[in-house]
Amino acid sequence: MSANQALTIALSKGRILEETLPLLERAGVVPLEDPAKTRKLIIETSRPDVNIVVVRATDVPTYVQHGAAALGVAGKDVLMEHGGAGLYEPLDLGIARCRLMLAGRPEHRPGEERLRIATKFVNIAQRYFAAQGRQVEIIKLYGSMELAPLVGLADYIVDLVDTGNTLKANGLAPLELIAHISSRLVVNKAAMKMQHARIQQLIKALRPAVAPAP
Ligand code: PRT
Ligand code: MG
Repeated sequence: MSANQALTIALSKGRILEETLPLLERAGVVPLEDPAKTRKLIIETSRPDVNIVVVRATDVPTYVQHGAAALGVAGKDVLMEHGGAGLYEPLDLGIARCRLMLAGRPEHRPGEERLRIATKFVNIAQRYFAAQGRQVEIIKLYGSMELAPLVGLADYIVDLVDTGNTLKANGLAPLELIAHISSRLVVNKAAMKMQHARIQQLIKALRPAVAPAP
């Protein structure tokens, strides 16, 4: 990693890409191909010293932690689950907002045994219940968490909620707020030193593009 090496920004397809590109554009960074359409994984931009790579949302912190990308954009949920080692989090972009919630069937009365919690956020769930001294069994899932309480796999789920429509459509209700979520700019700690001037310039250019908190 040298001071004049191109800066790579890791983004993920879907809402983060859609909501980050307008912010980057206002900072003078425009991809030369549409990242949502191209099959290329490394995309050049209007700035010869900035590239974009498109990876899975949950892989963004890993790429940035290891310096494969100097910068990235990831949901606070993904960062909390990852743990944030090797990363600075200099800017809340205020995009892809939602809430991380404990949810379940409103009529459900759990038995005496320890609560079973289905989630893809196992580390967050573990920490949340441990901090409250509640004994739980965490069941790791990779998707469709809402199904788990309906088929008796779990008592509750820990999942992201935006409109609440997905919960409602499945007869579930939000029960406890675990965290407010938005997407953050993350920066590799070594890159922040080695490429300080260019990274600071980019952060400075992004800051005014960010919407104030509601
Ligand atoms: O889909 P894939 O496995 O590739 O990755 P991903 O699910 O991590 O990516 P993506 O693009 O779906 O989510 C990226 C980030 O967007 C998340 O890490 C969050 O920080 C943020 N975000 C904001 C959301 C939502 N809102 C959201 N509503 N991520 C997911 N959802 C899902 C939620 O899991 C639930 O299934 O939408 C459903 C609930 O929506 P409502 O409106 O019905 O409540
Ligand atoms: Mg998804």
